[in-house]
Amino acid sequence: QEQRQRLLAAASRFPLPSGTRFSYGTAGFRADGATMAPAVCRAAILAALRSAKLGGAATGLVITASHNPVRDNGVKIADPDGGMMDQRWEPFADALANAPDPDALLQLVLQFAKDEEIPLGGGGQHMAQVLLGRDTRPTGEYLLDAALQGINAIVGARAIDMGILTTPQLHWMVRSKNKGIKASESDYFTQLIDSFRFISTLLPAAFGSLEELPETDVLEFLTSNFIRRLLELVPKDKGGDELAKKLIVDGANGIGGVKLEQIKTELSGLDIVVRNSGKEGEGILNHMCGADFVQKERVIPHGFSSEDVGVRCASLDGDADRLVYFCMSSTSDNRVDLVDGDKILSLFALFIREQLDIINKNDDQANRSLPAKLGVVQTAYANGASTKFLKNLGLEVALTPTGVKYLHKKALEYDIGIYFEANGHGTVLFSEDFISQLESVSKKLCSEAAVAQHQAAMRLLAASQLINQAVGDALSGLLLVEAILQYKGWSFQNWCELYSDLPSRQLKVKVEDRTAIVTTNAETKVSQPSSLQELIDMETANYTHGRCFVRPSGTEDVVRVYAEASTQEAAESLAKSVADHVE
Ligand code: NG1
Ligand code: ZN
Repeated sequence: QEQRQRLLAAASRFPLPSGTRFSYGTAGFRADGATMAPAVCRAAILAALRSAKLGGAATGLVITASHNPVRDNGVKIADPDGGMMDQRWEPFADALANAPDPDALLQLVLQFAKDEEIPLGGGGQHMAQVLLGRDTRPTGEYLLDAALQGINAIVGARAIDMGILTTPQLHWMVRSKNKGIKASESDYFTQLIDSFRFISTLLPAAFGSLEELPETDVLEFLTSNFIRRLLELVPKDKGGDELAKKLIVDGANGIGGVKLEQIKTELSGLDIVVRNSGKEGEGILNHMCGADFVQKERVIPHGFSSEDVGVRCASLDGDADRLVYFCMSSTSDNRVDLVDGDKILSLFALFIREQLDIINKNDDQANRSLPAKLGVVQTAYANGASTKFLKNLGLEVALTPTGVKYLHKKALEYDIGIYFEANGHGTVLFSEDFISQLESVSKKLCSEAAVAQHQAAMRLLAASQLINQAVGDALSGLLLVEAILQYKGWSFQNWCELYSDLPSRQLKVKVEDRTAIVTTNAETKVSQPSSLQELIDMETANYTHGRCFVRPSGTEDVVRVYAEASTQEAAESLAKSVADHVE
């Protein structure tokens, strides 16, 4: 009875304006922030139900609209493993968000609880728990209240407000909490800082002999004490090139810059300057700045000038789950040399392959070798040159539809799965089984005094600690990039020159009904309307290295067109002619 009343009360506090329709798209619900309260309240109810269904394991609720304009807001749910909510629940998320009145909502919840065998109405204090996080948007606090009321509408559910966070921090906390590992923000920072210092400062020649190396205790390593001890043996600052140390970070006036400011002094070998840091007066969230802006426009963000020519720069998006790098190569215009998600992925793949090769080098003892299934996952938006580069490395490249949930799921199939969207969202997943193999091989190598091999294994373990295992994370991605560049002694230019991007163009087309376009083969082909694919094929055939596809956006009311060709003009003209067919 109490359960019924609470649900009715919550639903009537945030009535759904007539004509509103929410859809749990590529990244949850998104709309104008002022209109989001009903969807947030209902998503919170769902997050609590999800936790109750999974025996009270913590789920997460993030209030953010990522790289979208400051007036927008959004909400998405994280599963207990820190990943996106199981897709099988998305249709129910839609139904719940669009329930026209309190009574309809109550009936939906009761029926769903029955179908899914979710214990409702009691079951003790810890029947369900939901961790809450939000970005810096002005509507965040108001929507947090809607979320709290949604969670409290489920009897026995507990809301834990983690405050203003990057999206990946919240996902990390959910995952850590359920693994029984310390899950506070300072734990997150310690793990990042220690593993970063480990990879970047443990130079190939840092240790002359194994006597200097403390005995490896894997458990200690994982709690970071080991790294701390090891680092005491390494010179604190390698000194060196000022330009190599300097990194300017565009924080998109969001939460990422704020968090980076908190830890930057602890990052040895790096001199980080944060611009668009979100401080009063510095600018508007995601406006003319941030990873999305830089990746799409390929010009310097607001707050940068010709004085920054030649300096390595990075750009985060508003909730810090996307990362791109750039560098201004000339003073004459504002264009940048862009390093997008594809090239970040390529750097990670190269580094990991290198470490695996070191471990397995001259291997005549089978018990030392570490056969690893290494795979990379991209979407159709990946630049063709990157896919070619990765395949030439001998790597397996898989393609999935757009959206982290698809990439992440595919990457879980490997021992080490690296996934990135071209826009800079991605991470590296290490399977638990592989981590334990790595630990035991690393112990063996240590006792055999195989220094180089041992260090390579330790570097991989440190990378698995550094890079967020729950979701793409700009801060941990940035630190892994920086650690690898330091380790390899590479400049931005070395990295940039791994391969040259094929010229490309992305366009948005407004149409009457974007759902009329249905795609197949990881969105590379249109299946409906069938005549459209023929037209695309016909246009594409006119261009050397031409490639083109269209798909309905999952976050905006548009159809996206992507084209690639051997020159910029050709890519533009291919995109334009296909866009004309879409209209
Ligand atoms: P849609 O609107 O479905 O294309 C966009 C991005 C995705 C992903 C989501 C979530 C492109 C082409 N698409 O999705 O990669 O990041 O937003 O934020 O960049
Ligand atoms: Zn984002």
